[in-house]
Amino acid sequence: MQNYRHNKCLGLACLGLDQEHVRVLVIGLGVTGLSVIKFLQKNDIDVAVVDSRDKPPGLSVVEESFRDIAVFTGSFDHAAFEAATHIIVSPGVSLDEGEIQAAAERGVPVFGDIDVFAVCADAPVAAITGSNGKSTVTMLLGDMASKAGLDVRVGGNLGTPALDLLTDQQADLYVLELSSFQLERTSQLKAEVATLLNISDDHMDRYQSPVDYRVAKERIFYGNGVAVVNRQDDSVHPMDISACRKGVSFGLDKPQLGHYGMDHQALISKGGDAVLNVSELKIKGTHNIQNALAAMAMADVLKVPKTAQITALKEFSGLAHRTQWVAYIKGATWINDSKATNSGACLAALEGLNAPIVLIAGGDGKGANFGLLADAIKKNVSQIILIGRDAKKFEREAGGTTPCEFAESIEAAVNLAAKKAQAGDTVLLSPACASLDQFSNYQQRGERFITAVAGLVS
Ligand code: UMA
Ligand code: ADP
Repeated sequence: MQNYRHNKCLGLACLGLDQEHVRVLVIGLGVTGLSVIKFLQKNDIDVAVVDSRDKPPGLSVVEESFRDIAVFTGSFDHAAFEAATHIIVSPGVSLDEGEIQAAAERGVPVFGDIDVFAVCADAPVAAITGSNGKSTVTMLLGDMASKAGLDVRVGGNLGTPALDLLTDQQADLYVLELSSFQLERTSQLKAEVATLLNISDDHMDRYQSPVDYRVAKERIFYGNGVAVVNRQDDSVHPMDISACRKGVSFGLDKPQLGHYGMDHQALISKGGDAVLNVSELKIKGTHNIQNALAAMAMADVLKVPKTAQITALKEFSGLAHRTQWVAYIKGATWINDSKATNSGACLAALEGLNAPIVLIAGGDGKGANFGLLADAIKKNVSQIILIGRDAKKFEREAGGTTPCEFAESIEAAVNLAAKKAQAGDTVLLSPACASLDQFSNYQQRGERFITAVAGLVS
């Protein structure tokens, strides 16, 4: 059970939410906003909500199930901000919004749902961030803990909001995927073990500079638990991090004793033992070996037995839309990597899959430069097919002399790729961009790709 007195989770005092006069304003009525409203109401805290959208996704639930709370939609209502004693901001809303800045200047505490979770969680927390691989490592670590018989709750940026993981039944462990948007407004998280998997440019439409993005991610290391860091990623600064936490590193090279790595195609754990051979993993590519090593390092800190780790590593077949095998048509292999929403993820696919590659890319580049991809495209890509808003920018920054064509839709891109592909090629959807200029989300982009590929053989 969580620690409660008079219906209130005692940890809420750390945020000043235990007082009688408190009136919380929740910003954003998506899944996070809804989870915060539910949790605060259960704790008898007065709450109102604003969302700049006319019909935010959580509106009907609030109108049906939380009729007594004040709801303001269509803009950020100034009076609602004036009345608030505390503001809890959903990750999709920038802290630079004028009303939020003004409230913070008035001294109103501004934070996110993860702080509320952190002060109320009743079991150790494992926290995972990075530009790429978060969901894979989160799921893999969750599987390891579950195979060990633990009541493990997995969520955060992955989909289930952190506060929805807190139930009346005490958990053994929480595994949280955390985005930079969630971390930048968090100061209470003190994870037992935390990892920053890697950093490449992303969300440059929300950050002033790559440094701001990295600084937001490094907040995952608040507290004094164990830090798991990628020793081969120069953008992650293990020295700074180990100054405040005990550090363990992972990498694809042979590790020093106490760290994680590879030797002769075997995954090596901190004691120098070979845990299993790379060929025994179902997930493929060097990036997934890094993910497996990071999950092993975290599991060891949490004392998850090796047998459970190995069973999970052997059985885990990866998540949909991440270098997912789709079809084998006329000697070409078709791969759906729709979740590659930044250049770092696309680069991992271009370097990890068999060349020559026919690459379908493009969409909303979120302000990033695609130059990171230029060398890998030159080396491994025989044909580029571009879709979406930033297609021309992609060609300019990464295309080089590789043949490049443009398509109006994902279906047209698939038809064009089928004409260009030869036996032995890999046809890869790995956009290096968000999908929102043409699709509802990356899942819809991936599903439409899969359906169009199926149409080639029917
Ligand atoms: N929005 C407005 N006005 C508002 C509130 C929101 O326009 O007043 C817009 C935002 O700009 C955003 C969208 O609505 O485009 C959703 O924002 P939200 O904060 O309401 O999102 P939630 O539904 O609460 O979902 C959030 C995460 N979304 C974002 O960070 C944008 C989900 O991550 C996460 O699964 C969920 O909380 C539970 O923790 C999604 C995501 O895209 C998958 N994350 C980014 C990524 O992975 O790259 C960071
Ligand atoms: P995230 O949750 O950080 O977006 P996912 O596990 O969902 O990460 O994978 C997203 C994309 O990143 C996919 O295209 C996947 O192939 C790629 N990817 C996964 N792990 C890594 C890694 N360690 N380094 C680079 N790219 C990765």
